[in-house]
Amino acid sequence: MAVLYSSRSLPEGDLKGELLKRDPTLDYRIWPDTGAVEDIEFAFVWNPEPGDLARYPNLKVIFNLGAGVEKLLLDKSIPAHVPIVRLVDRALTACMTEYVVMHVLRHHRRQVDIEANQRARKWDPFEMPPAWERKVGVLGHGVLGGDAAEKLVHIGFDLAGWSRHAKTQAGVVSYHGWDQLPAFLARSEILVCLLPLTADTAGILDAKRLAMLPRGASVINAARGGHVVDKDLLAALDSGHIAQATLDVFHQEPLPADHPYWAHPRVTVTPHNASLTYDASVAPGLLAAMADLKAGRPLANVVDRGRGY
Ligand code: NDP
Ligand code: OXD
Repeated sequence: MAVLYSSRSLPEGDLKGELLKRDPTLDYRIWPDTGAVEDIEFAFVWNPEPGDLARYPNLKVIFNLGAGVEKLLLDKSIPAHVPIVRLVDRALTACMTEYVVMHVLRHHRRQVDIEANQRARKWDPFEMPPAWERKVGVLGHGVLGGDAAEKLVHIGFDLAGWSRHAKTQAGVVSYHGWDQLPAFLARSEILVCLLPLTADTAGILDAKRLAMLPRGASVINAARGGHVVDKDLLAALDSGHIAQATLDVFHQEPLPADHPYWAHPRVTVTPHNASLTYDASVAPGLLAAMADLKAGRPLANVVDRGRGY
């Protein structure tokens, strides 16, 4: 039994060290030095070589080292019987919540305007409403959206979430399904996107949906660049309908140097680091999931390939 680490874009980091510290018996291989393909039973992947995961006849499970699986699912050669598990991890969630809370507060308190005023040496003590008068909408009321919503509720914001199924969460009004999306958007003065990128959600933030937000709304996208139609967002920013945007993810990453987002005065660009995969945090969960599989217990967080997340 061997485990394979396979990524074309993420250097191995210290996952091996973190795993071996806890289980020194682990036979850990790093792609492309896989050894005998028959040995590989578990794969930890982030952006693996397309086609590679079909080479391991005894592969039992694929652990994606991130929450988003949209690129992995493009590889149709991955055997249908091998479950794909997406990353749900305490540090991944906590850091995303830090990001969301920080940027919601920045938009709520108009920090971008305060910083522009400082550069202009302008003293303008404008009034800000308390958090309970600010409506925040979390598009994607899942693991990350739910945790961010919980912390925002503690601060006092008026929260709503949108998901496929109705949710019950203290202090959060649940909207679900496409029928309820317009009402959800109409109340979202600060919109946070934490949806998975799927065939259904691609391009969800287009001109039509942005126009449903209240005038002066802010948009925070920490999900995937493919959720936003860039030209529509830029037009909405330029018309003043959208006051500000914070964007962590883009159609092309790194964001090309000539992209208009870089220099837009009301856009904050962050380099897809809203949250990251922290080896020390994920190692115990990966070992526990492998133990579950060996003991015949059901795996958690298995991706529904048909649904796309
Ligand atoms: P989850 O699967 O836990 O949550 C996804 C949510 O989106 C669920 O509430 C789901 O509804 C909802 N959803 C999906 N499709 C639809 C739809 N068609 N209509 C309505 N609601 C829908 O995912 P996570 O919270 O763990 O992660 C979300 C995304 O965040 C990832 O896919 C990834 O792209 C991104 N991400 C970005 C990072 C960054 O650094 N920028 C870091 C980590 C993740 P339901 O619950 O009803 O199924
Ligand atoms: C993820 C990410 O999907 O880091 O986990 O973007």
